[in-house]
Amino acid sequence: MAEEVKNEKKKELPIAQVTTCKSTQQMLRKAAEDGVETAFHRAADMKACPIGADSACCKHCSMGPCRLSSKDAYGKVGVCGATIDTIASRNFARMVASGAAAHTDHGMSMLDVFREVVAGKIKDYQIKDEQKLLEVAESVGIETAGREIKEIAVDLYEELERTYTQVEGEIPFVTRVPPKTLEKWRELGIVPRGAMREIMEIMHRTHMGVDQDYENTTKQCSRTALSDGWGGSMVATEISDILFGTPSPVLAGVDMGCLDEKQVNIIVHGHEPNMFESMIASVNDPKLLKEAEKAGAEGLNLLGMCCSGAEVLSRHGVPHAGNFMSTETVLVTGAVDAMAVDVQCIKQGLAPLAECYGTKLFTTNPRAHIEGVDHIEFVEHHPRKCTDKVVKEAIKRFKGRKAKIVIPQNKSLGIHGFSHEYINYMLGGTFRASYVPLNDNIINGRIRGVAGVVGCTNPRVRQDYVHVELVKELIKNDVLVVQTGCSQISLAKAGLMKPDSSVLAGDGLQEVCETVGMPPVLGLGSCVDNSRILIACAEMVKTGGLGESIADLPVAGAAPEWMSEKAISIGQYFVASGVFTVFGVTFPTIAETKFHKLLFDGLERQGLGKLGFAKDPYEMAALMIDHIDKKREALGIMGERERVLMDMADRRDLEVIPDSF
Ligand code: SF4
Ligand code: MSK
Repeated sequence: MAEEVKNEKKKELPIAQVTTCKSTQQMLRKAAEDGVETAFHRAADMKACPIGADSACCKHCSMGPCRLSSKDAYGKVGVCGATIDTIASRNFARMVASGAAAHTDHGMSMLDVFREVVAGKIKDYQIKDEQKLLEVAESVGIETAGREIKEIAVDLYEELERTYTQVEGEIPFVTRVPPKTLEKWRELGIVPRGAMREIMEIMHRTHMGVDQDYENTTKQCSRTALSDGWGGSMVATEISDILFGTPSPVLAGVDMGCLDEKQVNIIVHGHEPNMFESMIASVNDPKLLKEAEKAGAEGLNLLGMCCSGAEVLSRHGVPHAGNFMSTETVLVTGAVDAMAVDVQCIKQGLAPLAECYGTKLFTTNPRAHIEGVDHIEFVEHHPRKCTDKVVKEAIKRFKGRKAKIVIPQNKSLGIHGFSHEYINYMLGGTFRASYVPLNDNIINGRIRGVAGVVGCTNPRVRQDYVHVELVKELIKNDVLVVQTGCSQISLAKAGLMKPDSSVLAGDGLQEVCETVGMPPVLGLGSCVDNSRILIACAEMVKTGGLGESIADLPVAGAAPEWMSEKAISIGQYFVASGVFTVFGVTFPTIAETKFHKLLFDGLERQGLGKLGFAKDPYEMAALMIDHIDKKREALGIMGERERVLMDMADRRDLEVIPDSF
């Protein structure tokens, strides 16, 4: 055990209170025995700064940093005179900019690969889903009839490049936005031009002494966030589908029990699917398999973690070892021979743990090195150079394993891979694929509404608990749940991705799930795949009967255990698209301020969605269900069933929902 990673002064961690994940609990007990620390320990040791948590401080110039008091929000201003609303909205804007930049840069990398594949300069990847290529091209107005695939692909590249580089006009995917929603955006001046322009403008506006009107800053937050959701993220999803295949339901295992002591275990952790796809090819290479056998292994066992893991879980059924708060504890198993990371949500704390357990940790993306960690650059023009090398290093580590291996025996099999195309097909059948059955079941009340439950896990709240309890409460109340990212993994571990989990749903939703043969919780993939939820919302509006804009739909969203700036960008693009979106953990505003009231109320009055906040999963579910019922009422589809305002105790006691609304 490396001496430097020992933490003698660490307080004992109340393990059952920090995570409900059995595997993570077991590994935290082992971590205590081994004397190593994780983000759970660091969170317990580090009190979050209350002024920062309220977003009441500014360090945008050297006259400060200025700290405003959260108790007396309007009693104080910064040295330049900036009010709490200016400071908090500027801080929020920079979170949106950073989150949107992460997603759009990811999307741009995908587009780079697509361009090089189409030009024949990258040979290791091909256009795998031509049907999807045609659909995406048609959706942005490209002529496809009688044309060669390559010609269409060139046009599509050029069209989608505008998502990033365009300086005037509207991004290409506005063609998918319901007309009434788009009309509202135009009226408010929030239609994105190009992501680079919007992110640049937000950074300019939030410089000292520029935009000092929180309402004006918030408009640019919406515009930038929309360039992520309907721009960069949507490009990332669509191009990944074109290159690697559109997901359809696949049975796959999730949790640390997917590790296998007898095999060489390789984990890919990050966000971009390019390296992961090449790793799939590497672990299936007969030469490398032979090398593994020679080293005494029964095979090469590839697993994912976090979002790229959720993406290949959905697309190919590659097993998934756990979500964000398990990326360190999985190393404590001692069973991980190599972990290759790319971008986003990679904790620096992985480095000392990998050293301690002898796991080979590699960074692979030029944007994301970690001090002291070996870097094997991944270059899409010859991807196997990187991924073969990682596999060989993993085999070496397998051969020389020294760490004691303990693998938690928890593994949950479930169905993943519900793209919006598949939802269409699943509900409508091959010859009449459509959203009509979904809308009909919402109108007749079997399905009360749809909720997107997404986002990270966070050591400031009990891992997985809020995700799982919230989703159980929603399905019990006949709300169909769609999921992405680390949240999807929380529910998969809890067994909610199995079709028989429909027994936990209310009678109406259960009936629909049993008829169609689907679980009440549908996993759609990674964080950028939240764009699939936007498209599903647009399809619901287009199909008819549920209003004219996304803001009319009986839908809601939640990021119950969020931690990253990307979650803020996602939240803001859902709100700007018309969706009520609830955050848990904490929210970076002070409740009495004008800026807070704008986000949590004013935006809805403008015809968009709004934000909500609740830490408790039952309270969060109540907020979402009440909102769904409010929309049902406005649509005139509450039926015989009156809107029931229940308190928490009622909700907990509620076991059966009548099947006719
Ligand atoms: Fe303080 Fe204003 Fe400078 Fe911010 S911009 S640090 S509020 S003086
Ligand atoms: S990986 S952004 S912790 S969902 Fe997308 Fe998970 Fe959140 Fe990272």
